[in-house]
Amino acid sequence: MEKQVKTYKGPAGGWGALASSFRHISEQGIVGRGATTLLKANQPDGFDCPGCAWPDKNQHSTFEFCENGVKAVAAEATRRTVPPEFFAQHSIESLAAHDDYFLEAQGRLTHPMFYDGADADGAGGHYRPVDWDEAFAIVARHLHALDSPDQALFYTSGRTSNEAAFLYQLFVREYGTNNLPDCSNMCHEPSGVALGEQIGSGKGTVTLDDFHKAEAIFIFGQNPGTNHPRMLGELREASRRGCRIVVFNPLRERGLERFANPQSPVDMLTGGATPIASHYYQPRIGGDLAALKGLMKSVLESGEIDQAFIAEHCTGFEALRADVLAEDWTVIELESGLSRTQIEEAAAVYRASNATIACWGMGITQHKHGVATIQTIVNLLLLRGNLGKPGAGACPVRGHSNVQGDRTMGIYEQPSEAFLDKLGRAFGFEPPRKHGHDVVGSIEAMLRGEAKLFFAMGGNFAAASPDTVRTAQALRQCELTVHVSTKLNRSHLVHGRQALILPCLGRTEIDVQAGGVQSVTVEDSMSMVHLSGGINPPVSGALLSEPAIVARLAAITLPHSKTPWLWLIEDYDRIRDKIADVVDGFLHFNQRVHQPGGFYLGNAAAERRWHNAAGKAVFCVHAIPRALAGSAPLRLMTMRSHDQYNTTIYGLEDRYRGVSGHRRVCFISKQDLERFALQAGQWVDIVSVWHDGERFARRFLLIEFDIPAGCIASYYPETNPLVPLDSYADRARTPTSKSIPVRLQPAEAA
Ligand SMILES: Nc1nc2c(c(=O)[nH]1)N[C@H]1C(S)=C(S)[C@@H](COP(=O)(O)OP(=O)(O)OC[C@H]3O[C@@H](n4cnc5c(=O)[nH]c(N)nc54)[C@H](O)[C@@H]3O)O[C@H]1N2
Ligand SMILES: Nc1nc2c(c(=O)[nH]1)N[C@H]1C(S)=C(S)[C@@H](COP(=O)(O)OP(=O)(O)OC[C@H]3O[C@@H](n4cnc5c(=O)[nH]c(N)nc54)[C@H](O)[C@@H]3O)O[C@H]1N2
Ligand SMILES: [Mo]
Repeated sequence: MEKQVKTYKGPAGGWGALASSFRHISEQGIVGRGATTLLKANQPDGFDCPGCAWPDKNQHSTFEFCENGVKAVAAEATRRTVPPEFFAQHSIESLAAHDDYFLEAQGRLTHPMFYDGADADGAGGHYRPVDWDEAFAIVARHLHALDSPDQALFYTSGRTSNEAAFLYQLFVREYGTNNLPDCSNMCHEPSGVALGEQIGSGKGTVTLDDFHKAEAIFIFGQNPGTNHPRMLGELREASRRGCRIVVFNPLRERGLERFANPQSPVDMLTGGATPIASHYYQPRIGGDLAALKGLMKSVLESGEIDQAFIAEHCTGFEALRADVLAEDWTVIELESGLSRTQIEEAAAVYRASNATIACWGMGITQHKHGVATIQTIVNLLLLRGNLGKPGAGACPVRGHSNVQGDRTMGIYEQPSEAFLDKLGRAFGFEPPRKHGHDVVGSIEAMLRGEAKLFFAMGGNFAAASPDTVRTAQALRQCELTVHVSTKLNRSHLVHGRQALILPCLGRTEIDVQAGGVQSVTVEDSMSMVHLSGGINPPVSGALLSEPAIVARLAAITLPHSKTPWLWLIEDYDRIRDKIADVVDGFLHFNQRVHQPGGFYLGNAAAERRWHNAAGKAVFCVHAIPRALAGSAPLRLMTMRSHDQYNTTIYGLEDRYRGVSGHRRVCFISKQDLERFALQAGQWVDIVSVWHDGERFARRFLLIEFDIPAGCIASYYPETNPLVPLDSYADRARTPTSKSIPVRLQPAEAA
């Protein structure tokens, strides 16, 4: 593909989205069955789209079109495969020389593969096929050889079903550890921490119905045009009925400006498009907390607050009021990068609305002050009673399609005593009580040599984690690394002394166990739980389902377990009955989930019941972070292009930002180009500046973009070498992928 940079003038969605979808279907060689597969996405009798966690509009409606859902489904349903012969031909070393785009494009894994640690003939090591029993025996042998269960780490990525996740955490705890790091640690962890403390529920309080009733929707640090395209459908409807949509994002994201719904014949035939954002503000990276304080100041000064709600439901109001009123506009303007006029304008929209939803994504969570910013967003909502009333509430927009469900099922390194008590009672064992390692803690433990076995249920830890060089060093120090995966990825190549790849069924594939065809369940970003059943025959006869992998591994590793592992996986209803016994809110799970559309888990805060220590919604006072005091001249945010799913690179087009043919780009403002005597089109190295030294990411092409001075942006995972391991969110330990202190230097000639 030719390398290009040009301004995108069209709306989000529209014909561009359709054209791109068909290209991806045909590239995966599934034109014939692509259509049937897609028609079953998010249908009552189909599979849950493995794309994002945005909820389904209506389980009875026809297929809801989503360009990036198409890419996710097409990538999984591909007929291309990576059989054992492929590994015989390619050494691990030679594969490691390729980029992530190449690895993903090779297709689906078909057979369990083992690297035994011997680099015979000097040609680099090779993975060789093993049968399943042998693979499980290898893992069991390693697990038994450890001095303590806490020397093993069990990672989870958020695509794993509820059933697989429940069995997995049970296995890990029966084995004896709470070392259950997960992708949430790098994602919405600050949302859970902030909301749990403040309103007693770590999840969002809104449902889709609220989107139909909201008078204003505030969107902080989120790019739905790319990452949650179906959310644009809701925003389009909201915009058309006059709801105000207020965006805070340093980047001018085209996908938030106008949207043509590929579902709407009128939009498609007339070339019509609906404006999305009614107001677009571009704070500095990390400037949201300051902006929010400005908003609150304006609301408090106007007196337009919900006094009855505050008196009945909240605590801490007087302290918050005093703090906010004492805040100086000069500091607010300086740190937010917005003018007082802009902030007062946004506050006027907020004050005029009787029902406001606040949404946020990675632009808010992946900062040192992520937890504080989220609590400040909620403070703003509380001021006008925008919690627990129709059309209003808090909406953290989750990433992976079942990341929320995995947590609900107990994938958590800091489980509550109550959960462990119930789990232990239901399965007749004494669960470990010591809290385990999160993602950053896991990497540190491997580096110290304290953790020696790394097992991953999905995901791509080597590429997704911060500080790539150190993470690689950490993984390479392990005795054994194991990956349950659908596709080849970097983590298979950055391995321990021995390594296993265990290939599993994907969402789109039919899962047959002794009891017949099985479905799994997932929970979306709005706490709706529903079934997901595959429709395509598995790409290889050797694949196992994730629940089967866990159960068979557990049966071999834990010979004295009282859990009937192999019986449970004959019929997943049996797993669900166990979940009903242990997990709150899942009573009569099977009956409820077998109804079309599934069920809503509920949220106490949405009913104005506050299950936190205070028993009330808490106004939390946070100081404005003084980011400008830092030593590096620029702040880098690392984000997703339109053609990727996290570390999975589908293609090289970032359509709405006008970039095609390459990914090593760096978005920079005109002012900074001038300030540093750089030129658009020039190649630079990005250097992160941290207390323990500098980190480098080489050769990025500068692109002039509408972004505030002092802020630059580039894609993840290429920039992950720049994220220092010990730079993470206060109290949530989420790597600060959206605010890395950096400088630029001209790259050496290639
Ligand atoms: N197609 C596709 N869909 C996905 C994913 C994918 O990779 N591809 N990933 C999934 C996952 S796991 C997740 S978590 C979500 C991620 O979805 P998003 O939360 O949208 O994630 P990002 O693309 O990382 O960036 C979010 C936005 O934050 C803005 N931003 C950065 N820093 C700041 C800041 O300081 N303040 C403000 N206000 N904004 C800021 C950026 O400009 C960008 O528009 O999407 C999920 N869905
Ligand atoms: N710099 C920077 N770093 C980041 C982020 C950022 O914005 N900037 N975002 C962070 C966020 S929000 C997240 S969520 C993490 C994501 O981290 P991960 O969840 O670990 O990464 P993914 O890229 O989603 O994982 C992709 C791999 O999952 C496997 N896979 C796909 N489907 C299935 C399945 O059904 N079952 C199994 N077992 N495996 C499957 C495939 O082998 C594929 O290669 O990255 C984080 N890292
Ligand atoms: Mo995520």
